Amino acid sequence: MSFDLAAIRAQFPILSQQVNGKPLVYLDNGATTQKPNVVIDAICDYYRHDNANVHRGAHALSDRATAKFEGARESVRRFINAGHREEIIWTKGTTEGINLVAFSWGRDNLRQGDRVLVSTMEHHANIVPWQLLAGQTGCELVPMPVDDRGQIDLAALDDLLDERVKLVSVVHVSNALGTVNPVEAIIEKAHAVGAKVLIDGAQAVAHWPLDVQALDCDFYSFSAHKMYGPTGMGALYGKRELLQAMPPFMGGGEMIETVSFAGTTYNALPYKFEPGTPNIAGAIGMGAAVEFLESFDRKALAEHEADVLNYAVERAHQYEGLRLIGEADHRAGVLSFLLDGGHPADVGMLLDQQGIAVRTGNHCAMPIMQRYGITGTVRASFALYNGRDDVDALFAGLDKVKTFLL
Ligand code: 7TS
Repeated sequence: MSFDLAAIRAQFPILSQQVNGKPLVYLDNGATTQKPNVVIDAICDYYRHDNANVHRGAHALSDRATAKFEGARESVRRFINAGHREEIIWTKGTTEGINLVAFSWGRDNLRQGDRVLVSTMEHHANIVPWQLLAGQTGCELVPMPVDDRGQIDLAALDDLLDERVKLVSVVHVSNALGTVNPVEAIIEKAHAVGAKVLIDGAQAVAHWPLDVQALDCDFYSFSAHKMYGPTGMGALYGKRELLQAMPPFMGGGEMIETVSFAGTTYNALPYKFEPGTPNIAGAIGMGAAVEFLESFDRKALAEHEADVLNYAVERAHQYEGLRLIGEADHRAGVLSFLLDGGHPADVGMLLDQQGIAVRTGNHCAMPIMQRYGITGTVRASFALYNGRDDVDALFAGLDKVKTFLL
């Protein structure tokens, strides 16, 4: 293994603690990842030394804050290989990015009779905004079916794709199942009928390098906190010509060029979509998270993560009384399961007593739970600091859980 796990873990101060008298085994990375010292320090340094409002240009601190804030935008641009810095809109996370597209692009472009396709495995963040929009515009939200293994049925997608479909909005990696969707194929198919494509990348960006130009998606929304950055921060990528044509999503300071009671003209990209004082420390923290990820050989990192997940899947297959939910050929980061005779909430609580943090419930993805006829699962989700030892700890924990369930 080319991966020095002890050295990596040492960069995450939160991991070296005891929970309920046991060493913490943190397997809730799908909800949020922990933060390395470089990210924590970048945020603290900003507040200690540079704090000022950005883009005001009136004094040295404001200039420094602006340089760091815009430097972070450039880091995020490089991280996803966007062609232009104006294509990176700061948001407070994946959810806001999707809402921005729905209520700016969607309200402007969708009419009665138009269709938005999503998959059945979407997070609520990629369902509810479209339902709200459907209520306002008369467009229709149509779910793409998912097969028993937890994969989008591409033949069914072909049947659904016609000129009524104006947008396909699909998750890159499912937070509930771990499925990695074939977004390249989906984008190509959608474009062939003239539809735009939005990718929910919340669970994908931490795992392997992303190239939005090669992917040719129209929008890509993601959160800092799922890639070792701070909460309440994220970015939306959009193709420049689309963003230019879109109306503002929210009004306020900074997003304008001139304001008078006769009318207002708007600022250039990306500021048109960034009214008000932004989350400056959050952007700087997100930039630091990008640099943290870039400090690794990303291929080796992806191999390490795949090794840990494959090991977990192997152990799960051999584990009596465990049923995996989601058995896609291509998956990342997530092991979702049920244990015979154990309600997920009870299993989660009994694991927590042993210092093992997992998430239980519907994972904000109720439609895919309904698809499987269940109400929730136990979900262990992995990050770069997890190893096979954490998987062993999980299964040793489950052995103990079973003794309580008898
Ligand atoms: N999309 C996916 C696929 C997600 O997993 C999440 C958060 C979101 C969107 C929303 O991201 P946010 O940063 O705007 O909140 N998923 C989870 C989860 O699985 N457990 O807690 C949050």
